[in-house]
Amino acid sequence: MPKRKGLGLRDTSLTLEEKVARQTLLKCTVLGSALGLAIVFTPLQAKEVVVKIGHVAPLSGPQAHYGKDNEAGAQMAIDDLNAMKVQLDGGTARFELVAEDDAADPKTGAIVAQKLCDMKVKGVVGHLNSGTTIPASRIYYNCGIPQITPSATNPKVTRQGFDSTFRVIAHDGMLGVALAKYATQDLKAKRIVVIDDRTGYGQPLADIFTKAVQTNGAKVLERQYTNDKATDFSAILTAVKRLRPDLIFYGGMDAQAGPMLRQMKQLSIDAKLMGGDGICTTELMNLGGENVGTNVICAEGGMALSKMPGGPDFQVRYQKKYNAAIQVYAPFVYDATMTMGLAMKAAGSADPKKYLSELKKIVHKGVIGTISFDEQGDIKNGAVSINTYNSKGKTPITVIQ
Ligand code: ABU
Repeated sequence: MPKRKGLGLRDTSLTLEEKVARQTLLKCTVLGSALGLAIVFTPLQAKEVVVKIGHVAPLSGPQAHYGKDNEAGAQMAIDDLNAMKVQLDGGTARFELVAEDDAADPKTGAIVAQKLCDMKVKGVVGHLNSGTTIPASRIYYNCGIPQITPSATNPKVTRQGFDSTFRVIAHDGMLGVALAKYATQDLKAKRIVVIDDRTGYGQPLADIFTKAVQTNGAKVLERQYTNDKATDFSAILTAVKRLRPDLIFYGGMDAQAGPMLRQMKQLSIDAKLMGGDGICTTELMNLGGENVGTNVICAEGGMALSKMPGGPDFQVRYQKKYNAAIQVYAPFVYDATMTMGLAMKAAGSADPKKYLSELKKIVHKGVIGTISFDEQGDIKNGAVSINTYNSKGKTPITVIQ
């Protein structure tokens, strides 16, 4: 018979807390036996360390579908981290996602960021939008919380001098230039019009694209503006139609690009619609209906899902867990959350002062590829993929690295 293990009260390797817990368990066992109760002996639980990680995205309003997709990616990583039984701060980590809604609104984003600081979360994954991420990143920096955005692509996000701000997706300096090159050199567009939504994402992307078109020897005929709540573009498109554009570039999100495509069709505007990752979603096919096809060209700040090292496997797991198609950023959010958890694991602590240095030097083979950060906190070797749509959905045309 194997020797049974004692309760170990004389075990010098135990902490005082563990000895007290074992003594209490022993007393309960003796008392329970005396009362004729059935005692089930359970081994002592290891100490549990709750690690709260904030996640912020729009969960309400016209961009809620992106936010829900992002949150789903974060929750998958939290579940996987918990399955790993990460040891830190003297116990086993139980990661908890604190999911917040900023409604894609910069002021709400700042309020939520302060709330997460006050809650003393150990890190934040988000925000989804550039317009919310930029003001929030200062708040996180000031309260010492590392932040990784999986989707905010305005170059400025990582150029504010905050060593707590990271990004796992290629920025719009890369996407805008790649799209301009594709528009002028591959599509040979000559009559280009640019529309943007005047947000912290759409406007700078449109500026970058416009400048890069000029660098490529072409010209933007006109710029027009809308906002991220609009759904009626008939006035803008009527004005644009007189220019007979062969390509309309839209700096903004799918909630506008979808109706814009329908209204382009109604006005018989026979031009391609091009945009960044903000329009490059699965939902665009619902929003634009039959008007979404090879006439749409959009870029993503990474490899296309099917070409990511862990993409196909992630897609299967995501579909099984949520019975839904990935919109665009879920793999990036998964990797951002996992990278944060693994930096904590490497530091043996969820204390930002201890794990921030691990985050800065991490090399993690994730779903989207290898994640490591440059001096500014941007992903090294970010890729850009150019996509279109066909009967099967979003389809990659080319990858630029
Ligand atoms: N990257 C496009 C959508 C999010 C943002 O940067 O605002």
